[in-house]
Amino acid sequence: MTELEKAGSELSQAASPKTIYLSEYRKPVYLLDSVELRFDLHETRTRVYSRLAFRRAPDAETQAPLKLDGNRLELQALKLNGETLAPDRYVLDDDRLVIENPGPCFELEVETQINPQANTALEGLYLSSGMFCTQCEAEGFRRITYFPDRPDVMSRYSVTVVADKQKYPVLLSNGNRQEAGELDDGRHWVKWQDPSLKPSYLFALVAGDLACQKDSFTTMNGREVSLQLFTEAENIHKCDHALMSLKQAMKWDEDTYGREYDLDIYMIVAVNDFNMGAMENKGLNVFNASCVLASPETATDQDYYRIQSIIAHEYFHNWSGNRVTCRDWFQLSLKEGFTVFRDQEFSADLNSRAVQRIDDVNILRAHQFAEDAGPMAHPVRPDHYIEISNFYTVTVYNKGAEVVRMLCNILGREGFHKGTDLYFSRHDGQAVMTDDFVKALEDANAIELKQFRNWYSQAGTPELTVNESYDAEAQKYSLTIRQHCPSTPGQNEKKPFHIPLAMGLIGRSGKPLPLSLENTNTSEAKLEQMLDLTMPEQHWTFSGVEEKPVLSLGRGFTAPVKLSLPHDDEALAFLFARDTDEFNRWDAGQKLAIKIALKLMNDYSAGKALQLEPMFIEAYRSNLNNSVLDKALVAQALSLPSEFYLADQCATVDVEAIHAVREFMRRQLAEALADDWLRLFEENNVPLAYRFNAQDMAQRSLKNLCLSYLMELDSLDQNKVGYRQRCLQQFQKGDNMTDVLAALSILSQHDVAERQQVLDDFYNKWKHDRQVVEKWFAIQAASPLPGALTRVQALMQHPAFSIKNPNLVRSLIGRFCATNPVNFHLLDGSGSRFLAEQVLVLDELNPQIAARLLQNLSRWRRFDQTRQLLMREQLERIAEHQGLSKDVYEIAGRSLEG
Ligand code: 0A1
Ligand code: ZN
Repeated sequence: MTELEKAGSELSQAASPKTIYLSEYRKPVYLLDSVELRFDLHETRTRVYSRLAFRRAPDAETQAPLKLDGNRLELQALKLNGETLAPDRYVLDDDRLVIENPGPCFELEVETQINPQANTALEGLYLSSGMFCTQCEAEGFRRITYFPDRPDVMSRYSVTVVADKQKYPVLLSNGNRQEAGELDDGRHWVKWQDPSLKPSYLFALVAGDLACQKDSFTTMNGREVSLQLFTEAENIHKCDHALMSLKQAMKWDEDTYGREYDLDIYMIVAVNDFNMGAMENKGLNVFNASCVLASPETATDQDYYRIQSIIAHEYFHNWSGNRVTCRDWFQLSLKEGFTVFRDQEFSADLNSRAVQRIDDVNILRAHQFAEDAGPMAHPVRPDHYIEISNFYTVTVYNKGAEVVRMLCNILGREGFHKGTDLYFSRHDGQAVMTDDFVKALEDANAIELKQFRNWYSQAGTPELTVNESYDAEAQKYSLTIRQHCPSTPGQNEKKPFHIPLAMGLIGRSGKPLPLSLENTNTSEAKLEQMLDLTMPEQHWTFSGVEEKPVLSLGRGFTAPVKLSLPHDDEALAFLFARDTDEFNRWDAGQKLAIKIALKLMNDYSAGKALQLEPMFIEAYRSNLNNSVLDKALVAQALSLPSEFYLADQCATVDVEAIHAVREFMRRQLAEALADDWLRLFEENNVPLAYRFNAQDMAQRSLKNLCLSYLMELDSLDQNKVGYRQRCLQQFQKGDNMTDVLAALSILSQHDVAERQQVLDDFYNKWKHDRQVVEKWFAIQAASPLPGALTRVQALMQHPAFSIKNPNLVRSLIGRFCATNPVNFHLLDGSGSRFLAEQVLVLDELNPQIAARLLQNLSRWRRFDQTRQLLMREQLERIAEHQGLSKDVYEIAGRSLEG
């Protein structure tokens, strides 16, 4: 068989989706010296002309065929070194173009036609609200032209965009604008040249009728960079916050990592239809409009916060991702884990470090721990996939960030930055692996991190059991920690992890005790110690401990593990009141709440009357009245663990018990502390012009938390304190979206007479604003009141809803399935049936969004028998469906396996 026949037979076997393995990685055979593209834009018939200068890699086999990726393309012309290629010189298939023996150095010209209007998957080139835009990560470029669409093929691009001048006055691509001109037929063109080496996934093109807000930034070396944010004209007043955030991020990366921006222009475009949050295309970021546009009247504190962090995230990718990129998609966490760590630290530096840490840990515990414990569990560096889009996960992103954080903790800030400096200089312009990252940190610090690498290759959340003993006579305190990692699909045996754990000991008076570890040669006693757990079981002894201490372990959440501590309720309450580590103080409150909730859940299942222990109420009272603590931390301390995190603590998830017990606890706290909630609400309910800063945000979050507890008392409001009135007033009079939405959301969760009226008023006031309408859908989808599915189905018929828009699907359908467990998991099976129907509809339109939605069924094994059956039935129904996308096929398959 010739190489070409072999390739052809490989192609024809591609019936059921193929699994890609890390172990099968091969270096590219042909490298690309330059890429020249010309786009003749047309809504349904866009022509793409590409001229590619290829060179065979020095060590490659001489007879190797050239394999190009391509998907949904109409090939119009194909030339090799200027000559049209005869049909027997190539094989064309649904997803590949293979050219036999093209030679060591050659030029390929490819002309394709594509239909952006029909592209509802939003990968490649598509139309969004009348503008052209692209999304090429991970494998979207192959929907534009035939190309070696893999991140380790980097090249220099020059791009000419041609389009109707009236409809598309703005024409953008990566890099610097070179020339522009007009054609006779009403069209115009702009030529862009990107001087940097980049892989195809960082390519971008935008064309539309867009307004632009400009700003500028002077870099550490005095270079002026033009900053440009493009959006529809009606939103141009919503750009200030994003531009401010961008300048903050540029400065922070210079100060913290010594990284300077490299082009003279940095562009951001807001688009309405986008599968994810944003995309770091070189010099031309594309953003989901909801992640970039903000004004006080239309965006909440959370939106402002998220925008600041996403703007920074995409900016930071310019170094961690673009200049140093991934060798293959198994290495995705190389750029994502590191960049999330960078954006988390940026947000911590600009706002409150403790609040940031608590937020990050909440996400990890509620979502990543659950992923690690389910059928989709995978290592931070996965070793196989069917569809890479399914691996943009909390494991790759958030656990990946925790892994980088551990490295930073092990090496110390200074050592870590020596390591990242070496990493950036050694690998600038290269496509590398997570292992190269660790190697650079090792080399810069003359340290060995062999065992640490298990964090990249092993899935699952390690569980730590902690035992302690105190010898009063000898004044010795001993700790024993055992680690165990539950098996995950395809990984039964786990090697021990290297786990850094920050700890301290606290005396009864609340005083931190000096730590003097036996068998170490450091003489000076400190108040905090980093323990390195590397063995399955390990012991530490501290001497000179004058009283029986209370252990504070895992301070700042130094490792993504589950800690089982020897603490009783009293010790947890003590830490909740006195731990000097702000994170652990909060965490003790969460652990206490969980212990109490689990007991109450047992009582609930046994039909016993529920009673909330007075000590828990008192613990809350003292936090409520703590005027020293930052208000944001008080608000965090007084928020009960989410239903998700509670579910993660149960052997079998009992949806009703979790919801009922959490509601019961909230109600009890509301009643017992009613005066305190009211006082604190009034104290913080001060009219201030909206400003986005940590202090004002803290005040608003505490005030709105108080309001939500107070509304629990609405039906008991015999003294006419007017809880509901306060809520209605805030809804009507609030001058910022944070307060208005908080009030609306509280009202929508209660069966009060005004409920529908406020929802209607809100819609009528904001129907012209997409971002606000998304919130309106989301609030209704999440309301735990009975009948939610019927309401969601009715809202799907609302003129403002469209199944083709990912934000709306996420707000309405996604919100309902993911955050409304009591309604979604009704015993009549209506929730999962509805989900399955929507997945099948969406799969025809947008497989990425369909697959994400389907993930809500993947943890079916965690539920009771009846619900297991209901969920599995729907998974099977989907799995049996003909013509599934790879995305949905993989999630359904994995969920049912094992
Ligand atoms: N790299 C982006 C995430 C992203 C991934 C895929 C996308 O399209 C399917 C879009 C964006 C980031 O980390 O921000
Ligand atoms: Zn990213």
